[in-house]
Amino acid sequence: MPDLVRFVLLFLMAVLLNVIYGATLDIGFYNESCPSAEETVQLIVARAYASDPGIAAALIRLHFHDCFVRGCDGSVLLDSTPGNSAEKEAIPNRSLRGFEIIDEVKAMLEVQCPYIVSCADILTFAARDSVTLGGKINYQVPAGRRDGLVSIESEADANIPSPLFNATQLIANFASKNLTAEEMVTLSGAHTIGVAHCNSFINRLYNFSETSDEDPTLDPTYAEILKSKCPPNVTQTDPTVVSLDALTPEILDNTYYVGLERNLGLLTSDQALLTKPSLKSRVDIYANHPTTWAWKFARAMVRMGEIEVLTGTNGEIRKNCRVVNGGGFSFPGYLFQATGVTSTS
Ligand code: HEM
Ligand SMILES: *[C@@H]1O[C@H](CO)[C@@H](O)[C@H](O)[C@H]1NC(C)=O
Ligand SMILES: *[C@@H]1O[C@H](CO)[C@@H](O)[C@H](O)[C@H]1NC(C)=O
Ligand SMILES: *[C@@H]1O[C@H](CO)[C@@H](O)[C@H](O)[C@H]1NC(C)=O
Ligand SMILES: *[C@@H]1O[C@H](CO)[C@@H](O)[C@H](O)[C@H]1NC(C)=O
Ligand SMILES: *[C@@H]1O[C@H](CO)[C@@H](O)[C@H](O)[C@H]1NC(C)=O
Ligand SMILES: CC(=O)N[C@H]1CO[C@H](CO)[C@@H](O)[C@@H]1O
Repeated sequence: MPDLVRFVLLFLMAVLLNVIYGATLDIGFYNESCPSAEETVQLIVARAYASDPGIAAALIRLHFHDCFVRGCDGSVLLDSTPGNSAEKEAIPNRSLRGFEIIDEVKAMLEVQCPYIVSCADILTFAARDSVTLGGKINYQVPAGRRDGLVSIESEADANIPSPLFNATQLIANFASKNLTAEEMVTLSGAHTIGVAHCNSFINRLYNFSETSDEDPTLDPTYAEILKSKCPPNVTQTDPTVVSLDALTPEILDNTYYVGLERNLGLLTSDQALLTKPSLKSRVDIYANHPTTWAWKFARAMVRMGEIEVLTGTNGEIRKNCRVVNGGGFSFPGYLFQATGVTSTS
């Protein structure tokens, strides 16, 4: 059969399969098209983690912010352009970091297998590797996401939950992404590592309500420590940070929930997990059963990574995670798998 005919037939077959089965994500998606993909991500994330363990928290949060705005499509990675202010400019995004790590992985993968591995998948693998590095929790994540073309600041403001949210608002926010209240509690456990700036929790320290200067549900001794770090006149750009998990800030484990029970939760939204009996009973289970939380967390991370993904012929495979490809035609990834072609450019 002439190559062109074979190519066209395979293409049509792939499109047909896509229509019949709907495109889904697969474990080992890059087995054939870019066998080194997951290893390369792991290598670079591990190296970054060795010099700065805080990078694990940064990458896990980046993945969360990607998935909650337009699905896990790498939109959080796009830079603003002259006519458009991107997601990363939004207020909840001000403290996002880890973009350079994704850039470094992408640059290496573009050498190994150009236009094959999406930025959305790179971020998903990087978040998974961060969980493994921070908490020795091993799990496989399905891949096959494609990159979106759009990133809009106001959509981040509208979709990323606020640290001031109460339980009802948190449950509704996660429900809008088809995640359950239980998964909301499980994923909040990501606050077992990483840091927050004063402005994310200063509402609890001064002028809290008409009747009380500080949040009465915050441990008073801990409140004093927080006040000494964050004075009332702290500026929006003040670099001071406090660990989200007061007990074991560097280890990805269940002590976040132990801290919550001792009124050491840092954000109003952390504290909120104790305000509804159904959520509090989950907190108690996780505080007492580290391995239960660990596997539930891995499963919930996989579920979060499936929010509104682009697959098949949708979106594109970006060349540079910060910018959409310029006008060029972007081949669907599975075509290369079907034909064994592993490289174009
Ligand atoms: C439940 C609703 C959530 C709210 C309201 C929330 C809010 C926040 C806030 C305000 C910060 C601190 C930002 C700063 O001041 O610099 C933060 C940090 C963080 N969040 Fe969340 N978050 C939520 C859920 C999640 C989820 C689902 C994940 C991931 C699975 C996550 C992962 C993280 C991590 C790892 C950090 C530390 C980042 C760093 O150290 O750079 N959060 N979050
Ligand atoms: C990739 O390889 C792994 C291990 O051999 C296998 O479990 C998985 O199903 C493969 N995935 C695909 C999409 O081929
Ligand atoms: C949560 O916040 C919303 C919006 O401010 C408010 O309408 C609702 O009454 C609050 N729920 C609880 C249980 O405090
Ligand atoms: C949630 O599920 C519904 C029904 O399956 C679907 O229409 C909707 O797009 C999903 N939303 C998200 C954010 O995944
Ligand atoms: C405290 O909050 C009230 C409104 O809740 C406001 O009128 C007052 O000015 C605030 N005081 C300070 C010192 O910020
Ligand atoms: C905040 O107030 C303290 C004492 O009142 C002062 O020493 C400090 O310089 C002020 N900081 C800023 C950023 O205004
Ligand atoms: C990491 C990042 O891009 N942060 C941006 C968050 O938003 C502010 C403006 O609100 C930008 O100045 C930051 O660069």
